[in-house]
Amino acid sequence: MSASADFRFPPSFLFGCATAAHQVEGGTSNDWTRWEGLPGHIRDGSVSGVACDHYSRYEQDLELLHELGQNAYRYSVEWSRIEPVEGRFDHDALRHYRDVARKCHELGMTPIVTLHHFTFPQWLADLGGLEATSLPWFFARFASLCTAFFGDQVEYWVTVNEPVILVLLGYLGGYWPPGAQSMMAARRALKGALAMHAAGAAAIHAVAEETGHSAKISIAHHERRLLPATSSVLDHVAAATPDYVLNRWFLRSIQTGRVLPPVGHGERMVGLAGSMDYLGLNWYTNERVVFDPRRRDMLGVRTVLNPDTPVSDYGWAILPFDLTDILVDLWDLFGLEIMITENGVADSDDHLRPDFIVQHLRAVARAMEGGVPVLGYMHWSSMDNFEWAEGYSRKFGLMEVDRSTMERRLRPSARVYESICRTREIPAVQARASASA
Ligand code: GCO
Repeated sequence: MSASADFRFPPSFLFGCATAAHQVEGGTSNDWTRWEGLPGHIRDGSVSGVACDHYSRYEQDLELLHELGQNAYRYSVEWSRIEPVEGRFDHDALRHYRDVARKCHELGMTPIVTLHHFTFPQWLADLGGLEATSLPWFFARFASLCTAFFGDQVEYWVTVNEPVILVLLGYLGGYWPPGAQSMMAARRALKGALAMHAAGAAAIHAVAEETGHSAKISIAHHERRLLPATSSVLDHVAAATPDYVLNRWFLRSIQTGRVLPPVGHGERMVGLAGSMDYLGLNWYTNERVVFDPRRRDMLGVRTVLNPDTPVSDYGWAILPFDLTDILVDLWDLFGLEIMITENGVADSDDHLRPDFIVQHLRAVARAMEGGVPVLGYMHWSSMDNFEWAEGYSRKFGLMEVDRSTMERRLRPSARVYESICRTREIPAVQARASASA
């Protein structure tokens, strides 16, 4: 099934890019900053450092994205800037994030604001991060403050970015801070992330209601289906639990208002029911997996690549058709409007990205034609940035950044995306890269 040739994205559809504070701003000081400083944690030995200096260059960056025809921008606020010491708030930082939202409006761009994108202020990490019993309270206070300060500028909120990924990599796999490798810690952290989201959502809703503003809330849900690679019963059985934990447990818990097994026993959690108004979806790839009991960090499965599928520089399979099914399934299951809060590809020479964008937006169009309400598409990312444990080695940007001069250079894919943003149509002829793919 292909989207019809005359498909047009509606005028209200949001086309933008997504970034996260620690990855682009520069000069952040949080649990990641400490982690990066310790040997062996970052693949290329880099530290986030000045990153893309986006904190001081956000105006020019937004103007550039606006010139590229984009009408939305997803960014995150850095908690450690706003509350560097527990209970002490930095008004300059709050003003900064309000100014970013204001700049978006000035350019006719809709801001989408993430409150937590992987980093904790060091004081909170020291208290246990996702395992800290007081985390929901701290997060609610932080969320209230942000909503009170710039809630008049922001309608779309993301409470927590990819909570399950954060837990799997930080509390089970030990690849990210706090570097834990414990099933018990991971269970506590999953429950903590759920409570954090619930408390944050309640706080945003409460302040928005008090001040008479509309606030729509979601997490940024990372979907990455784990499909059995063979017909073996063992692989089918082995894939089921990790697939559920990764892709459904968090959303189902929100939907039911209960902490579902295998983390809880179905007990109710205050504030959880009704804490999502739309569904933010981060999607990159799906995985084919086989049973492998040694991979405790992956809950007992290991990925196998299909040699016929093209892959990104990260080794992630490029599977645009899957996106239509995912959108249809998520709409069927949760009945919430969907915002694609991230989708992109690590591709340093831009030979994949032009076609990647075209094909993925075509998959979105197919889902929309089938009746799925998709609000927008945020490409990850506007510019190359600090890719967590991979350092600066992965290039996700529509723009390349010369890190010695901070010059931004457009890649050809930026123009391909621009033409879709402007015409709201998907080109009939495939983009340049498809010939070689
Ligand atoms: C994530 C994050 C982003 C990443 C992006 C590319 O999914 O890990 O939300 O911070 O940089 O997804 O891996």
